[in-house]
Amino acid sequence: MLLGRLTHLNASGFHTMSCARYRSWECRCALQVGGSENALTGLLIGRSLALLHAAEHAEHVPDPVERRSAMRSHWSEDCVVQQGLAESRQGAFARADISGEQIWNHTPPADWFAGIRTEENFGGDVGFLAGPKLKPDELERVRKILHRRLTYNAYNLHGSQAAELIESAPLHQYHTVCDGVDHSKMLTKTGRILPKSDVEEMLQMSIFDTFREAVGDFSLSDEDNIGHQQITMRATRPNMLQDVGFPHRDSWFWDYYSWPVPEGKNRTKVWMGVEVNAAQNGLSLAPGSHKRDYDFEAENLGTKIKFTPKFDIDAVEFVNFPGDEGETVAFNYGTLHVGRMNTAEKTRVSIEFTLLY
Ligand SMILES: O=C(O)CCC(=O)C(=O)O
Ligand SMILES: [Fe+2]
Repeated sequence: MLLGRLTHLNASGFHTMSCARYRSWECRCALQVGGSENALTGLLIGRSLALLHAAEHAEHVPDPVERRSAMRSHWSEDCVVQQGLAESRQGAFARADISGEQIWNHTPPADWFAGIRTEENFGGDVGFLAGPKLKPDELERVRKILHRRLTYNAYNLHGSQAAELIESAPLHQYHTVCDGVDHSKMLTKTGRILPKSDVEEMLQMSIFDTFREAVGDFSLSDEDNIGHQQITMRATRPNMLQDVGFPHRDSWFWDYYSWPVPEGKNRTKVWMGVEVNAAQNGLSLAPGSHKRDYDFEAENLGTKIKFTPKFDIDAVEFVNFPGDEGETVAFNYGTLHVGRMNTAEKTRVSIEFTLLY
């Protein structure tokens, strides 16, 4: 292998990445990681990943001059993307450790709207709240469903050998058996949507009774128009900046794609970690952000939409959802939020859906 890998990045380690052949490219870097995530970490990981990608692209070019030039062009392209990813999330990373204890106890489940039941009122002044939790046996069933989805996607894309490998490892060990699969193709938006029969099975689970009590009769949105209610999954590998997105409001996706909001309906988003460590790879949300005006620019990067804030993201405070596996957080469609880059040693797996009521 051309490069030493950036390995075992965890909460407080000292890590080096060395380059066997391209020392002159300043590709020796040391990362001192102080907190579980911080701005510097995001930035350095962004650069290091760009370097790894560039080197991997150039590795098979036989001529040394051409190899150097291939590496240079991939490095600069990738660097822009990776650095953009890292930089736009510095704000979130830097402040995600603010204690949210009071906030999570703030709104009792009897009062999801602090007033009239509208999309804008959901979650009161904070804009989100901890929702119901799956029963242990339901959580196990959800794990099986998500594992099956990954296995199925691997089979479709790469055949039975890749599928068997993914099936053989526990869900949270996905990152150890996915070398042979194209992760970005495995988990395109449509690849992340669960099949109708699985959604129907999950809709029978206890958490949906609580959501029904909270918002009244609901269906789950199908903004991609696939023909059935949607529950989508994510698998976020350790230390892969490209597996997490940008701080955003979910309403921005609907605006960007011009998805019509069904007439007279309200939207509320729900997120749940299925394999998760709240502090190392959970979800961060900005209290009160649904009440403010934020402008943004959207750019389609192919596998994801890059949202660039046209406001001072550094002035926005984020808190971590402290929920354990199987616990939900329900949030206002205007709440700014972002998935944390995974600094744990397991794959983070989560689901999300939109209640329409
Ligand atoms: O899980 C993530 O990384 C992001 C989740 C998210 O954006 C959502 O649930 O709306
Ligand atoms: Fe989101």
